This record gives sequence, C-alpha cells and structure tokens, in this order.
Amino acid sequence: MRPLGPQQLTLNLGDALIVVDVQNDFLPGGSLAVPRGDEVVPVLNRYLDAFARRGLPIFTTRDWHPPNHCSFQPYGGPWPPHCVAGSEGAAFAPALELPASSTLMTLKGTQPEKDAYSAFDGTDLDVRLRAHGVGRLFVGGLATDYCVLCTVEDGLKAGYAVVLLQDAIRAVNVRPGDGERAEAEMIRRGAIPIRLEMLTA
Ligand code: VGL
Ligand code: ZN
Repeated sequence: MRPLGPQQLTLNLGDALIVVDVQNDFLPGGSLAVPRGDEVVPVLNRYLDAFARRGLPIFTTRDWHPPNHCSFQPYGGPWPPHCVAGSEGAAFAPALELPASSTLMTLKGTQPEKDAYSAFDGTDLDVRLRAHGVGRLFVGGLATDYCVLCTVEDGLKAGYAVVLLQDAIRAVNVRPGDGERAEAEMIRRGAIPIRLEMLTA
C-alpha cells in the first residue's frame, strides 16, 4: 500500500461534514452578501458528495432570525436585516446539492433578543453529533470571520477534532484581513486546514 503523504487525509467513521449558513442572503445579491460567497458552493458540493458516498453524516446550519432580531440595524444591531426565518433570503443556496436522506438541519439565532454565531449556541447540535458518534468535524461555509470561526472554536472547546475546509469558506471582511486573522486563529487553536485535493479517494 502506498503510504499517505503528509498532505493527505482519509475520511473515516466518526467524521461529519458541517455546512455553515450557505444561504441566499450571504451570497452576492443577498442582504448581507459575503464577497465571493457563491464560490463555496461548487467546492462544498464535492465535499458533500465525498461524505454522502461514504455514508457519513452531513449537518447543515442556517441563520434563522425573527423579523425583529437584535442583530438587525433597526433594532440596534450591527447588521442589515438578513436570514429572516422562512424568507427567500434564509433559504439554502439553490445550487447547493444537499443529499435529502442524510442531511441533518440546525437553525440558530432564532431568539429575538440573542444573537448566535456559533452553530452550538442555543442548539442541540452537540447532542446530535454525539448521538451519531461523531468525533471529528469538517467545517466549511459562511462566513469565515463570524459563524465559521465561532462554530470551529466551540467545536474545539467541546472536544471535537476540527478540520477547516480552507477552500470552502469566504469572509465578510468588515475590516480588511478579518478572514485571514480568523483562519490563523482557528489553526492556532488546533483546527487542521485542508483542501479538496488532500482528501484520499
Ligand atoms: C453571520 C453575520 C450575521 C454568519 C450570521 O453566518 O457568519 N454573520 N449573522
Ligand atoms: Zn445573523
């Protein structure tokens, strides 16, 4: 057997894919558009296929705010209104190819008075991951410097190994360099950065 190079990684039982907030409002044309946010979709489709083919669990998160959410500018928050529960802006990007049978969905930020960037904040994601025997999270989606960052940090704190899908994330970059700083911080805390070509067939 050919030994794996240092730049290769094999998917195993106990691995799960976490697709963070790939929703219309975070794509170009959306109300809180992440620059080049649409570019994560074809790459995530390849990761989705790799996990689905191996029968490994796929978790999605969606930002899912009430119309009067505290993070919205009219209510004193930092963001334009976005991802209002049930709206077109809150829907998954249409080009995202989620396997119907194996996709487990989590909604977050659903309380008017509380924001939640992390997929673990106020959700049962941790319980559901443990119920599926998950020990290692592969995290990609939007946005690098908010929900991806907070989800990765909370995943590490909860004791999961975390793999950061470096080719399937994009940043808001409110301040230039926020995305790069967020990536460096996730890696410093123990996340392993990979790209598609590093997955073994
Ligand atoms: C997000 C800002 C506000 C995210 C959500 O998904 O990264 N960012 N709400
Ligand atoms: Zn939000």
